[in-house]
Amino acid sequence: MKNIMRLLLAFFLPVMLTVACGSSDSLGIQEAWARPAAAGSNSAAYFRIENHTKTEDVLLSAETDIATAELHLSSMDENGVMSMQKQASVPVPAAGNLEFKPGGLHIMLIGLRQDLKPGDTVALTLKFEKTGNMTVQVPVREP
Ligand SMILES: [Cu+2]
Repeated sequence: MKNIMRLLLAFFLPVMLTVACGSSDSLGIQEAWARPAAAGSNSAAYFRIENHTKTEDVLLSAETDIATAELHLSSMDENGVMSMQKQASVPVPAAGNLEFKPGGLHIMLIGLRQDLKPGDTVALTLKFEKTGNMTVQVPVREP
């Protein structure tokens, strides 16, 4: 009887572990939000990308129906002047996080085709080299 149990465990344990890990074996987008702004002006979206895989991925671009979306990096020069540069792509480290936050990386939403008011939601599609497309529902809120 003991041997049969051991045999069953040996067979099922790897299966159970695979199922348990399956849901986290991917990218996760956490704490997404976008700045309120009026139609015709610009906004920005922020979030944290959690890479639960053992390989690096690369964020290639972002897309939304409501504006032109670009990957931007804000930085401050030695005179304390803030500026931002468009990024061709942004690497997401293996088993690590990548933070998009005010003053750093952000998704620039250029030429809004509608008002963004607190409580609105923006559907934002992120295109990754390995993972492919991920669409996130981004709530609009005050910073
Ligand atoms: Cu920007």
